Amino acid sequence: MKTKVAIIGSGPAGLLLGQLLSNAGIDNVIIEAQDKDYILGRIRAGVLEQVTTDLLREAGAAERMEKEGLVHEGFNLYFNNRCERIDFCKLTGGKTVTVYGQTELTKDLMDVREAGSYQTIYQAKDVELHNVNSATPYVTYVKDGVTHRVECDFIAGCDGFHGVSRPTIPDDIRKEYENAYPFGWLGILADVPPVDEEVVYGHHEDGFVLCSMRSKTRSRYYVQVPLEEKVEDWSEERFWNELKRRLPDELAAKVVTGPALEMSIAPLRSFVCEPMQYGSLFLAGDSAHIVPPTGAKGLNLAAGDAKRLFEGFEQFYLHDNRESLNAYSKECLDRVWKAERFSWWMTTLFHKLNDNPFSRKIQQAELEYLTGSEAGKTTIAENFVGLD
Ligand code: RFL
Ligand code: PHB
Repeated sequence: MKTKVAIIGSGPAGLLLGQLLSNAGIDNVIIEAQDKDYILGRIRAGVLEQVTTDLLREAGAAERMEKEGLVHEGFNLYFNNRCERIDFCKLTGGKTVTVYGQTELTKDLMDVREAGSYQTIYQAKDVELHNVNSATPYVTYVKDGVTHRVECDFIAGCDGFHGVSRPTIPDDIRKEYENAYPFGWLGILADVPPVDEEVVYGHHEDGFVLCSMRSKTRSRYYVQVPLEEKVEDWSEERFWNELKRRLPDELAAKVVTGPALEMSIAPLRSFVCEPMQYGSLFLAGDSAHIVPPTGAKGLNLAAGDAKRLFEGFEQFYLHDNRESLNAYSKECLDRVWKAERFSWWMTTLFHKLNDNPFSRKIQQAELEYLTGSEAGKTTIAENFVGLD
């Protein structure tokens, strides 16, 4: 098979890129290791910045999001037994975020792709990238016991943190920056009304707590747990009790509990790979960078990469200009590092970092300072809605 852009991975980065290319008539194929149901069973992001919602519109996949997405203008910070609302809409001159699940966004993108003429190959095993440092790269994979070869001009590595694209960049060129945190998030998804209309980030002496939602009838809650914790050790009842214990009394009283649709533990990690391009290979999304979810940035960064990479391909194929592709890695990394900083900072501000009471006092003082200052609130707000 021959194509212009071979996209590895059918997560948000690969699907968004694929749809933008398809709409511009640029030949592409998506090669995905898993099947559709597996991908749609992964519960991940919920908060979409304007860059992501605009891109979904540009891709022609925003119809359901326009109807079902919840537009938020603020969120709540809970600490020292009190709540402070950050009106990020007012603080940023009118910017909002949309609460709409990554699962739904992925499904919508899969549906528009299926209605079009470009192919997605699911359950592609042993995916390998070849000749990436040349103008004639190709990808091989095994499906139903048969090895296939896809020849292309470019490869977009959109295969997430554990994918095969990033390790294709030689060790002496690839530089990786990493910070692992000694805790994770235990999350529950349940068909119960959310405790609040807006997202609540909480700082409790026993650890971080987050109240989010997917709709007016579906809630998503998280509590910080030690990294070595096992989800099997958490009954649903234990989760609900811990959540309520970490919330202020008036909020805890409003928590509606119900059977879990999903319960899982996600480790927290900061990671950046430089450069994000090598020869004909371009990395986008989690394959190039990971942020701890505290800033709600991961999916939005992936969308930003997809948009920027599409612009490069559009310049190359429609205007015979490679400059935009050449600048891809540097321009993405400038944006990525700012989101890495915000996500790391939000994580250190809200989580229980150690048993030293000094650390907690400093966190409390920082939260008091930030929420007592217009400048402090603006710094949180403008990062949360996404820097330009
Ligand atoms: P994905 O979604 O991981 O998709 C990669 C795809 O590549 C496939 N793949 C392969 N395909 C072929 N060959 C191989 N060898 C392959 N290896 C892997 C995989 O099967 C998969 O289909 O990466 P992508 O597209 O870059 O998207 C990134 C986002 O998924 C991620 O950043 C977000 O989910 C992060 N995130 C959040 N981001 C936000 O912007 N807002 C949020 O509110 C938010 N909350 C979260 C989150 C992530 C979380 N977890 C579980 C880590 C909350 C949580 C709990
Ligand atoms: C979510 O709804 O899953 C969510 C919300 C905010 C975050 C992370 C995850 O910072």
